[in-house]
Amino acid sequence: MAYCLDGLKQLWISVATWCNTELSSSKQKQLPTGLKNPQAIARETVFSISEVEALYELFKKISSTVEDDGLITKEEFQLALFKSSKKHSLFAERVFDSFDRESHGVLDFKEFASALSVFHPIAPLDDKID
Ligand SMILES: [Ca+2]
Repeated sequence: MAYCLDGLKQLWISVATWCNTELSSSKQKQLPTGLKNPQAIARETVFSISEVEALYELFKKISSTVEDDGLITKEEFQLALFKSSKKHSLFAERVFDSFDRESHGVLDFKEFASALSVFHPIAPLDDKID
């Protein structure tokens, strides 16, 4: 369990670092293409609208590493975490399954954003216990 939490912390640090870089480097960017309703996602998560937009950029990047279909597969998820799909990782699998609430085997942006929201350091504790 401690190992699992460490991994999640790592994942969060990469996401946070990536978001910060992205947010500060592109002040006057337009709305990312394909993101239809950042307000709705922002309402349901701990993220602000600009964070949702930055997360969407990250989502697009991860979801297009193997096939650019707007969905993250387990293989793409593992590539994003470990830069390798060869090493089978139980950790990546567990995290993926906890993100994939509807058990479709793929993650859409909403699942991705709400899962990261639950693991967000400032998320209410109740959400994490749920
Ligand atoms: Ca994909």
